[in-house]
Amino acid sequence: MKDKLQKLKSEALAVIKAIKDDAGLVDLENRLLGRKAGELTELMKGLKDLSDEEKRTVGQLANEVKKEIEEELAVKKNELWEKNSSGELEKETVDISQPALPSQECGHFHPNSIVQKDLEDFFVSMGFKILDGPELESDYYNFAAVNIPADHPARDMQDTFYIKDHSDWVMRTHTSSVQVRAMQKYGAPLRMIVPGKCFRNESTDARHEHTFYQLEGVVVDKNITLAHMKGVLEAVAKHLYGSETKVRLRPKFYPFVEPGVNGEVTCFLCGGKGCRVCKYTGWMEIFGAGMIHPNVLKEGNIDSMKYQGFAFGFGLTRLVMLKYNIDDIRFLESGDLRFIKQF
Ligand code: FA5
Repeated sequence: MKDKLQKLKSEALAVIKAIKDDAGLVDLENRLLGRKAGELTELMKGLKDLSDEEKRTVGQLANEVKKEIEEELAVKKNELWEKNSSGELEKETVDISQPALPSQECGHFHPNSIVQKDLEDFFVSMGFKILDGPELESDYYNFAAVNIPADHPARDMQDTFYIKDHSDWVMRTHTSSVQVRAMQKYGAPLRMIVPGKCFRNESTDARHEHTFYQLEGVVVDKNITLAHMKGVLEAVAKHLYGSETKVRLRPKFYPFVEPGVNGEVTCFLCGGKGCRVCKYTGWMEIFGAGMIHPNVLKEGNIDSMKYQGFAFGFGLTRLVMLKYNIDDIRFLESGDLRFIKQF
């Protein structure tokens, strides 16, 4: 038995030395010292058949062999760990002489969003709340509630996308669709704006898109006059385009206001001389506005004998064109990255 132990030891030590990887080491450890069928474990089971004297000497030898094998296994384990970890470090080496990697492209706000956020801040500073409304809208809120009954010729002013087989639903043609929704929900007094997308079935040109943004505003309170309206609209124009900006109000019919006006500012492109963008007038129309019609207040459950108000609707996309000197509105929704990356 002593010879078998010596043989096992010398073979084991030789194999341990030759091992190259962790997996081989674990296998060998199990093969030699495994509790169930390890070679040394099996040999040691034979101790029980020996005399007491032999048990003592052979048992001692067996323990020494086991200890030596365990020590060699530990040395090898350490050796392999050092080899592996230095390999990892080598792989991680940084070559500081390499040129920098190209930086990741980072997204940014669309010019529409930049102007919208700027105006939201401006209106919030004047005590307005910011509201939202559905783009797919009922005929009632888009037209009837704002004093445009069915078959009224005023509907022709806004070429409308109707929904197939659902003629009482439309893609909203203006953000005025949120006026009565807001009145019904919040009552008077009320100061709110609604920035959002609108849709019109019209042939596009340098100033007209089928999908564009408006920014609606409503103020309802006691003793509100046209002077308040003019003050707010001029403040917006000057905030956007500087204190020298001129605003021109001219009478215009909108069924939901009385009186109604359209508002123009000096054309950015020609400075007022006349060009293709301003249709050679020198002015660019950027909003419609007026004193809210009593019928609209009534739809919003507001007593028009106690409260008055004004409403306005900016063409937000046109404000963007003016701010950034964009001479064709169609660039804005084109998805052309060469254009968008300039902002
Ligand atoms: C309206 O839409 C009214 N709802 C505005 C309003 C609100 C009037 C409250 C009174 C009280 P209008 O159709 O004029 O009005 O459009 C308002 C602005 O939206 C225009 O001045 C213009 O700047 C912009 N706009 C209208 N149609 C288009 C279009 N197809 N493309 C880009 N901008 C447009």
